[in-house]
Amino acid sequence: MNRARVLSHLLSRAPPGTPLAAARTFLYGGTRGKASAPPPPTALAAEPFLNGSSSNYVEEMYTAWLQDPKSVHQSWDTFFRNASAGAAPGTAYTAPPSLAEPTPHHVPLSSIAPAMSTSPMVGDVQISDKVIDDHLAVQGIIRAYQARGHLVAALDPLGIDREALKDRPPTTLPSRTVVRSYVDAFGEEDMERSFKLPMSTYVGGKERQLPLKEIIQRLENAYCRSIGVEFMFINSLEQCNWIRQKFEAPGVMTMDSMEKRLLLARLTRSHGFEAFLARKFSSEKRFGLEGCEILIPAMKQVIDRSTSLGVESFVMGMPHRGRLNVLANVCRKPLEHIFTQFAGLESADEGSGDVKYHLGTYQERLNRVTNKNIRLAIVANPSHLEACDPVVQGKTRAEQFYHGDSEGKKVLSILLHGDAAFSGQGIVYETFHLSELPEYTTHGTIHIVVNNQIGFTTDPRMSRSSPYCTDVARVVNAPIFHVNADDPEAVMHVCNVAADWRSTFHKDVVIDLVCYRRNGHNEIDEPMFTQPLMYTRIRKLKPVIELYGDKLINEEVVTPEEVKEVKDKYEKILETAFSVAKQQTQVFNKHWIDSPWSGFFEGKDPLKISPTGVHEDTLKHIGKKFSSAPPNASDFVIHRGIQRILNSRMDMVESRTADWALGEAMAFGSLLKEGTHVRLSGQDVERGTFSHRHHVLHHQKVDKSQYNALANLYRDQAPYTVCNSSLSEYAVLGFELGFSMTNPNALVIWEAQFGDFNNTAQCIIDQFMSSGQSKWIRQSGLVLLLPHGMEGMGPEHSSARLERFLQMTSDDPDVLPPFSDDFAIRQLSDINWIVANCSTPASYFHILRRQIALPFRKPLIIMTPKSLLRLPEARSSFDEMIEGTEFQRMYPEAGPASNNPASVKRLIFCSGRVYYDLIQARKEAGLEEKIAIARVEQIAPFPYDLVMKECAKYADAELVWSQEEHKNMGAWSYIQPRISTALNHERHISYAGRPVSASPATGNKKTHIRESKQLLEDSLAL
Ligand SMILES: Cc1ncc(C[n+]2csc(CCOP(=O)(O)OP(=O)(O)O)c2C)c(N)n1
Ligand SMILES: [Mg+2]
Repeated sequence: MNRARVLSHLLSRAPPGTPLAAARTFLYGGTRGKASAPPPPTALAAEPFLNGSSSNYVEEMYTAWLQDPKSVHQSWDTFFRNASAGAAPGTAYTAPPSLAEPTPHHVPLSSIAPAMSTSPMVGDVQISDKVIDDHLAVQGIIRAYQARGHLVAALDPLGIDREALKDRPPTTLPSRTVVRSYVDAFGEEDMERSFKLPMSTYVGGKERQLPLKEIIQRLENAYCRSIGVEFMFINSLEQCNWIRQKFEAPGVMTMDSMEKRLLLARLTRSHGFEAFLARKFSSEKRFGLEGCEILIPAMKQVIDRSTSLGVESFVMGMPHRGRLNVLANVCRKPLEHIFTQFAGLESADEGSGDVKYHLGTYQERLNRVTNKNIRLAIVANPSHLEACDPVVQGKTRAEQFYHGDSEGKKVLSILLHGDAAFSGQGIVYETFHLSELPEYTTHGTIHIVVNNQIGFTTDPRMSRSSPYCTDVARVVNAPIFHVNADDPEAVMHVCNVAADWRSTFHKDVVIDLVCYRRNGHNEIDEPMFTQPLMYTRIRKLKPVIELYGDKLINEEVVTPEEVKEVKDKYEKILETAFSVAKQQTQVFNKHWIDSPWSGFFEGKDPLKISPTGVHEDTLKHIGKKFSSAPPNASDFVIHRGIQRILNSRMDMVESRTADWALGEAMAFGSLLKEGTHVRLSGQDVERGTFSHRHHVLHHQKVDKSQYNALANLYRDQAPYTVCNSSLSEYAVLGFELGFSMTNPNALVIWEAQFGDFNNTAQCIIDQFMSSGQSKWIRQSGLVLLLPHGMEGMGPEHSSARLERFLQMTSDDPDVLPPFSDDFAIRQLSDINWIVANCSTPASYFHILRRQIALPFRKPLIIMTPKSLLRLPEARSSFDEMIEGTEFQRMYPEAGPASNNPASVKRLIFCSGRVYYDLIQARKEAGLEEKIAIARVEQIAPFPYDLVMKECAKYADAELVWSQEEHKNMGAWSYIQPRISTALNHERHISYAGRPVSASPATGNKKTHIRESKQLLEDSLAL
């Protein structure tokens, strides 16, 4: 394809002053342009579309044609073909049979210019350059409205935001902001001229042509009134056309009087609820919805419409603003439960509780509009704005997964946002990037932004650099519907379109409710301190309930009496609930659980752990399958290196031993056999960061041909999900937490690439994992695998920050729990999470299985190894995993020292990898009789009973805690007071390890080696 030739053909024909002419000057210099003779007038007339304002369009066409000749109309195809074949100027054009596929809007060009000769006629209209140019300009105008109409739409109830609106001409001419230079083609005198409508618009309805005035008017109505649609960046033509139709087709926004009355009733409730709370609890923070009361009818409309399209369950996440109103009027949580939260009552059940505007809920109810039963959950969330986004997505995904809803037809997530948080919080972006990933998609989320044009005291111009607070959604090609929240009917329309979009395309969509905040950030805040002009204006605004009530009264849809009646009726409901709430003497945290696990706890002994050992046949079966090529091995080309790994795995199985990867596979496989879904998610987890896992084998010759042995162990096994995630910690960990909330009978695991990366997910760890059960009595058995260990890899890849997890555990270092037969499980039941540093595959195997064997769920944080993955000494025999075996919270000394404890001079406690260095050094120093070494596998809750027993055994030994982490890191500060408590402060334990440091590890290999040597010497120096 000779682009240069065709362009030169086009360029040589471009009149001065056009973009093409500018391109000509750029490409060939000014003299060439000047020197070339002007084309003969007849030739110009034959290719009139190369003139003036159409040149941009021609360039666009040409570029599209280069990419795909079929993407342009046949006439352009012919022209570009001829031009590129060297046709003389004026001869490349051939009149097309028609300019478009016949559609209801189609007017064949032949009806305007049957033969496109030098003086074509349509009826009595002569087809001139101008006619063609004007049509192209109209087409440009239409496209400009679709792409840029939102810039002048009347979106802001306050009218303070839109500089662009000032550009609106006092005539019927369109705004220059929207149509830019296309407007130059026309004056007022052109308004009555009729133009053919192109395929790319639906404003004509059944009309194929319309007067310019009417075209502009309809486009203004579609794109520049209360709704601003941003969608032209979407790469799918089908999706763009779908949206055009939804907003352009005449009559799309029409509502019948029943719908209007319902809308008014819902607005009445939304408004009435806030007004009631303001009256009854005037000095209480509630983050009221005043200024965006339309949110309630909007959510209900989304829910009604989606329910009618088949959705049965809604999982929602939202911030503080309007949360109580949503609980009351969308979820229909009993009002008395909400009101009692204001009373400052003691809680009657477990949990430390949370403020009322963070609590979650779960309701099942009848959707009256569709007469279908639906489930509604609002996920509890911390103050941290947007943190619940990925949690909602994970919970939604899990619901879809366990309901077999593979296309997301039955379960829908709705996320609400504030304008400042939506643009400011990076987690929003991270969450959007999960939206289309195969193992993370929820098949489209409906986002609703309460865009009150302020964040606490900060104006948008100070809080974001993007034009809209919603621009982040463009990255996933989500359409964005901005709408003036004071136009309730427009809001209902975008809600319907959003629900339809999600149901049709299963992609995210954003509704931007442009509104205002009538009060301060909360009810006891003074907004005039910082936004005096905005609030002067707000004070003059009528609430939307009044605006809409008046509108419907004027339209005679309702009478003033009816409006009052609806209001009074709701008022009465509120008063009744208020009196019920007043009688209450306590609150129940359990009323606010967002993910009830019905049936899980019933009939269970709350202090009984099921066995975690497994029959040897099971271990062998899993081991063999895991070590084998796919059943169709002859067709499936495996990498030679992988084959070697499989062979060595098989050797281990034959010799009844397991390394780390095999131990893990046996834990997963045995759970899968028992019907427990296992999901392992994180960056590069399929192979494993350290190339030890290889759960997904890749055909070396066929793209996307894969084999997953653990998913193919048994015919009736549970599903196994292993998925490489996006390069995010915050969103992915949040997602997995949400996933783990849905079904307690699933082992959900997130693995960090290196342990230290968990700190970019800190909010999920602090706000949800460590404190979630206490705040929201919500349990989660989520497992974190955090590669950890000082192996000379520098400051960033050595520490998973074990100390932080230990610092956040909820057990008291000064209190020795009472001993009993069920000491260990009581400890587990009482603590907020479990922290372990396993040193053997068997230990890892049992602790993973124990997550499911427990009669409750606790998060489990495991420091996982790196070099131990391949260390021959760090293998376990099947004897440690078979029936009758269980998780060892501590491995006591089992070597020569244990046979003669009286002669032992030192008892070292340690945890994790350093154990292997210590036993090697002890051996080399010939101290195996003198020094005992015990390994703490479960650090928290602390195995007091076992530690005490070991200390008692070596009654005269000096006690040392040895760790490879620096002194202000690792487990030392957790261990020290607990050992002291265990020994009634009668024996002392000293520290052997690296000194304190600001950095987690040295970046210098030599220093690392020196430090490691020193810590071993210190540990063993008698
Ligand atoms: C991550 C995070 N940072 C800061 C805050 C403190 N904060 C609470 S509300 C708020 C303003 C939120 O503005 P916006 O998102 O527009 O919601 P609005 O309150 O206007 O509804 C801020 C900064 C927070 N809750 N979370
Ligand atoms: Mg705001």
